[in-house]
Amino acid sequence: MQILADISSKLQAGKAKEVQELVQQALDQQVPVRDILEQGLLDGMGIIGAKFKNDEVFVPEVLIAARAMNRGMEVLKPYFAESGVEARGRVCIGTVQGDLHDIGKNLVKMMMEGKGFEVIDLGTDVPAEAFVKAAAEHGCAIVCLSALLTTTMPAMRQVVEAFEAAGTRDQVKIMVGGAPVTDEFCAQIGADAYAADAASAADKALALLGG
Ligand code: B1M
Repeated sequence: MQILADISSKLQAGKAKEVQELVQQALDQQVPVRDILEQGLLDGMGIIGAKFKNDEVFVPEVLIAARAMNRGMEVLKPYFAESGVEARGRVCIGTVQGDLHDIGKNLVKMMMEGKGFEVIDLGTDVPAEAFVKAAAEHGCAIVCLSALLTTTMPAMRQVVEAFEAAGTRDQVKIMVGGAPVTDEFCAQIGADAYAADAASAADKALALLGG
């Protein structure tokens, strides 16, 4: 569909305002939200990712594409909410220390909110102790950790250890995700669940709370 191809190419060019407008136009044309996300926004980000890997584009271009992606996601946000869902409890979410990637985390946050969770977003580059403090302060039953770099995956283990050291490990379920993270890694570090994508993260969070 042309409008989805346009969203993808404007995102790759980092045209945040145009991405925002095209996403709204696609919604007005009744294009399914999932198609706008997957065939428009995520398609564009995937192409940028491949070019980044091949040294065809560099950090500044990726950064402005990411900004355009986040703007487009903001327009979609209300459409992720399921109507009539009950309040499910609180989730603390953040990208672990040393890691600045936030698009996947933001998507997980939106899907969680769509399922009725109240989400406390701690942002990026979050130290282990900050997760422990926030979970206690806000009464989060679930803590979601995102990591996009192989070099920051060990920081996930540090979060698990920080909860153990604080004596509050049994009060929270710790979920992990992000492109390099696997089920096996989740088990190795003693986290409770791994989710490959944002939608399954929300479903697993519900399952963890017995919902
Ligand atoms: Co970076 N980067 N980056 N980057 N970047 C990657 C991750 C990389 C794979 C690119 C590559 O080389 N091919 C590579 C990592 C290699 C590795 O470690 N294996 C890389 C690198 C090397 C770097 C730098 C080191 C580059 C440099 O400076 N030389 C640097 C590190 C900075 C830092 O963090 N300290 C860096 C910087 C950046 C930007 C700042 C420019 C920008 C981030 C901007 C931002 O996020 N606001 C950026 C981007 C955008 C990317 C790519 C292109 C796209 C990532 C993305 O947003 N994908 C990425 C290449 C790629 O992935 N193809 C790349 C879309 C997003 C929706 O997917 O985040 O995977 P993702 O989220 C998914 C799932 O993983 C899951 O749900 C989402 C989908 O539904 N999920 C969770 C994510 N978190 C979850 C948490 C959960 C559950 C599921 O909790 C329960």
